[in-house]
Amino acid sequence: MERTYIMTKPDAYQRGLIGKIITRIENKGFKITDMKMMALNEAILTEHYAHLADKPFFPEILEYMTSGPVVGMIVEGNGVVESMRKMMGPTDGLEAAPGTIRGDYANNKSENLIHGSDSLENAEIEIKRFFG
Ligand code: IDP
Ligand code: MG
Repeated sequence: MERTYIMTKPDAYQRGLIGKIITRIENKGFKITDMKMMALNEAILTEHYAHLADKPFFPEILEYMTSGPVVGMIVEGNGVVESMRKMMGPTDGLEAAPGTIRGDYANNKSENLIHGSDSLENAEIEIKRFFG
């Protein structure tokens, strides 16, 4: 069965939106097969966000992602990788359509509530990274 790595970000915890996000995943019919709350350190974040390490806003990402707990999940289902990306909406909450998680709850490009793997290959890498 196809699977992906989903992670609520610290703003979801601070704003009390973790339950709403989980409900959307369950309502879609996807199965959460593992889940854990974690405090991420800079080492694992630098690995996870390696594609952004040379960006001027990278220190802000580190600050944001270490500002509170995240909830990492393995989510399974048919076409789950692409479907979850559609349900999340694009990175910038102002561009994300209403009805998407980011479109309904986020209004900027950095604090956007949720991470989801962007390919089958990255899903397996990220599941290994966060669940071993
Ligand atoms: P994604 O989360 O939609 O896959 P990525 O480009 O992989 O987007 O970026 C990872 C995360 O880094 C974003 O979700 C967001 O939190 C942050 N980020 C990306 N681009 C920017 C930006 O231009 N300014 C501030 N933060 C950004
Ligand atoms: Mg990404």
